[in-house]
Amino acid sequence: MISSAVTISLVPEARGGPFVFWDDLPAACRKAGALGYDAVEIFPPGPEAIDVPALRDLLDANHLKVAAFGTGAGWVKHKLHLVLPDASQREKAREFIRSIIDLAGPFQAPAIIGSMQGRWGDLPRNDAMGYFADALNDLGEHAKQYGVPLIYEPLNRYETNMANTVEAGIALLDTLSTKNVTLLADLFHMNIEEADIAAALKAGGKHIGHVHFVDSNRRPAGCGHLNFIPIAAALQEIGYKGYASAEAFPYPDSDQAAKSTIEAYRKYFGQAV
Ligand code: LER
Ligand code: MN
Repeated sequence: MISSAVTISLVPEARGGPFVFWDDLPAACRKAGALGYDAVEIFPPGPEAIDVPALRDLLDANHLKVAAFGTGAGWVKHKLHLVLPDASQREKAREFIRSIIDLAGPFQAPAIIGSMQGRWGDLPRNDAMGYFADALNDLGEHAKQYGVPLIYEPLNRYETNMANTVEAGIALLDTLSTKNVTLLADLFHMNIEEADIAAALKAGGKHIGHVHFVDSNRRPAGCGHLNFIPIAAALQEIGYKGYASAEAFPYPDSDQAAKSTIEAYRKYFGQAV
C-alpha cells in the first residue's frame, strides 16, 4: 500500500518554495495527524534544529512517522552542493548530508538529495558526474547502517543539469557501486521532463523509492492538469509501497493544501478513511 505524507519546511530561506506547512513543527504535526496522514516529510535547516525526543513525542501523539528528511538547506542556507569546484566545499556538502542521514536514520527515515546535487558547468560534466557518483556511493553506504536507502531526486532542467529524467537517474544509479540509492519521482519535475509520466514510472520500476505527489503547476494534487489515474495505475503496477508525499505550494493556504492532498490521495490510492 502507498502511504501518505505531507511536507513541513523549517527553513526561512526556502520561503516561497513548494512546502505545505511552514515553521511550526508541532502545529503542522497536529494538523497532519488530524487529517489522517501517515507521515510528515521534514525540511530542516540542519540537524541541530530538530529536538529528537520532542519530535518522537510529537510523532507518537499524532500517530505519524517521518517519511523523509530533505537536505536542501545545505544549498538554500549554506550555498553548498556536491559538485562545486572547491574540494573542501564539496566535502562540507557531503558532511551536511551525512548529518541529515544521521538525524533521519533513528526515525527509520531516508534523506533526500535534491538541490544538493548542484549542477555541472563550473566543472566539466565528466568531473562533476564523477564527484557526484563518489558522493552517492559514500552517502548511500552511510545510510545502510540505518536500514534505509538514500533517495536521489532528478529535477527539471531549470534546477539541475545532472539528471532530469527517471531514465537519466537510472543511468546514473547504474554507474554506482552502492545498491542503496533509490529515485524520487517528483510529479512536478516529471511533468516538465518526461514524455509520459506513467511510462517513466513503469520504466523506473524497483528504483522508485519515493514520490512527491503534486500537480502540474506545483499546486496540490487535483489543482492542476495532471491525470492521476494512469499515474496511480503505474505505481500499482510496479508494486510501489512508499510514500506519496505532498510537496506542493501551500495553495490556497497550508490547511486547504493539506486537506485537498489527502482527499486526492484517498481518491487515487484508495486509502480507507
Ligand atoms: C526541488 O525542486 C524539489 O523538488 C525538492 O524536492 C528538492 O529539494
Ligand atoms: Mn521534489
